[in-house]
Amino acid sequence: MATCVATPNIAFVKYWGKRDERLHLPVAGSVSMTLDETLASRTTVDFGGFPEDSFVLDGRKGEFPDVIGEIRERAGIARLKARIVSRNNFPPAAGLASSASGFAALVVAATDAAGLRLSGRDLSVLARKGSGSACRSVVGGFAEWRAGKRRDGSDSYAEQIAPARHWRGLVDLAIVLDGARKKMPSRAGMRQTVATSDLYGARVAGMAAKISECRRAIIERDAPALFALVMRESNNMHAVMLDTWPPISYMNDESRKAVCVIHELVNNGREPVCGYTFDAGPNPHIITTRRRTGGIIKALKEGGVKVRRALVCGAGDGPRIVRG
Ligand code: 2P0
Repeated sequence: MATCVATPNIAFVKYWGKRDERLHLPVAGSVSMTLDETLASRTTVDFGGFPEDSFVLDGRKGEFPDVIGEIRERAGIARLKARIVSRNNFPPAAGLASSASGFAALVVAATDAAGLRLSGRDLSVLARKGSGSACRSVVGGFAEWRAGKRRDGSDSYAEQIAPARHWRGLVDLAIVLDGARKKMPSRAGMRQTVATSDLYGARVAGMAAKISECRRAIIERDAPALFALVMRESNNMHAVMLDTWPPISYMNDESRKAVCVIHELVNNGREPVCGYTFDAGPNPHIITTRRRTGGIIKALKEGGVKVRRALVCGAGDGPRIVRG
């Protein structure tokens, strides 16, 4: 039996589109910051002689995860049934729930409970099989998911660019605007984009240069460059979403209001205090430094943005096994 706490990650350069649906192999790489435990998933996996497999997420029975089968095979315990209990400390219905922290916690707890001692790379590959972005949450600090080329996905995993302590002041100010569940799950959305968007090819062609610029900005702690990059990258991803047929629109009027406020704040790049990024949902994630969060929340509210909740998440150290 083992328990693991793992956290979500916020992508600076985003994953949107697969070359293999079953193995969650991406068309292009991505870059993210694994967050601290402000938001976290806590998962216990027990192979202790149960009559059947069970999986309970936040008190409700869920679908038993496939990736456990592979972990059991590798550990030579194929016949042992598992009891899995997972809890998220996410604010309910905030639209922040992430499969990334869940699968990272699951894979790290399950391999530990099964007595497997795997490399970071192997753990990242396993987490990816649960959910693509989970491969980045296995890594602490700043991570790059290498898309890889092999058909079996063995070279598609995340690696650390820098540990969390490299840039302690950098934060994701997550603004909760709208508690509504997103209409289009990202898995179906990205499939639709790859199949129909004319602009998608241009996005993919620009990814390698964007990833190396993002790596440089992180390594050199070049905040103005990072803030500009995350905004342009988020807008690029949401542009191909809109170019998808039928169109996908995760951002809403409130999101766009927040974008306008931030552009006024950064004053055409003359005052690079922050940058926004949006995932497959309406909530802005403002990438900034910790001391600026208060001023940004104030500006958003004064600009008429309905801020329901604001969470400040710094960089975190990645999954940890909890003893006892
Ligand atoms: C990201 N997203 O890079 C991007 C930004 C959503 C927008 O990773 O099908 O839940 O499980 O591999 O990992 C969402 O994709 O999808 C995602 P699956 P996942 O963070």
